[in-house]
Amino acid sequence: MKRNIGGWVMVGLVAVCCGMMGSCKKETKSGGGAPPPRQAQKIVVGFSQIGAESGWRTANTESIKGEAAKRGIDLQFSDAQSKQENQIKAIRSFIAQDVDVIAFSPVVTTGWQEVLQEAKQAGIPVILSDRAVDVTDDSLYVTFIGSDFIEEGRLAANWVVKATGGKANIAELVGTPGSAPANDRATGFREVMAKYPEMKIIKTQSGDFTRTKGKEVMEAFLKSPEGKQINLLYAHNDDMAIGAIQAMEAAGVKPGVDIKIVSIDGVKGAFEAMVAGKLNCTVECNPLIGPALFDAVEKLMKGETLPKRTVIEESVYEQSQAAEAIKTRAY
Ligand code: GZL
Repeated sequence: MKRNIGGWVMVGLVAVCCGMMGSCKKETKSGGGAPPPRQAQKIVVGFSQIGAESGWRTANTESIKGEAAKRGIDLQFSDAQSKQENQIKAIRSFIAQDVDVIAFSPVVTTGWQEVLQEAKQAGIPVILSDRAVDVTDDSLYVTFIGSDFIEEGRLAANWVVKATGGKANIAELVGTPGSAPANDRATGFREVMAKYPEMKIIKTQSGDFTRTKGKEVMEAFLKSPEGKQINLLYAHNDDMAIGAIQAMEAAGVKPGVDIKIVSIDGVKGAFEAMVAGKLNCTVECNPLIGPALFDAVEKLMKGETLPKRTVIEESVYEQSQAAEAIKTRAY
């Protein structure tokens, strides 16, 4: 049940508009009669999650579900199995259910204009969680809550400069093609790399953010003519790096030694790999977005304005810090 955002003033405005326009959502929705009995005053949020492709995503889902339960928010949660068409279907079902707020983590940046127009038409605010969208009209979403992926790419490249003196033959495992983190982590890394002519990406391919694909692609990298030249792996997430570590070991290559590895996310598996000396650096990308997301929802329901973008603060962790840091990691 959607509630008037901004209290009675909004009700008055809606009444005036309805009078002027002859009909509007409130009247058409309840057939012109008295509004339906007030449901329990629960905020209803429709959330479309990408899937369960990585440890990061699992932690992100747990944070969102846990925080909604803690705050007594009615969360309508949908898992899209990493398919954009399933996210679009879910958003349309949230519109049909007339939820108070729609939030989602868009699997790719393009193809959202139409369905976000439909949400706007229905008067349902949309919050972007974790990943951004490319739309010509940024009024189609209220706010974006997530990380600065370009900065994460810069931080990863800066670590490579520090670890290699700016001389490296790099293999790159790219995230999901067309996704904001894959696009931006590539951009940020290359921005720094441009200053170091002897820092070269000699192999690059998508591992789709999964361990399985990361392992498969790293196997192919190692078998390629350039395989023996690779001395550094840049993985857009820890799960692909962990898959690549398995491929390296199977090929008799020492991960973290023969090929140094920098990845992004900061999931527990990355800290375990660093403690084992198999991964050298992970750039944190905090998945625990639940509290910030539902702070934004509650502010929205009170009619407060939100910043267009809320960036989550993050750190960089090296092997030397892993044994201590792993004791207090929240995900
Ligand atoms: C980043 C997030 C990415 C993670 C991956 O915010 O969208 O998607 O880096 C996850 O692990 O699959």
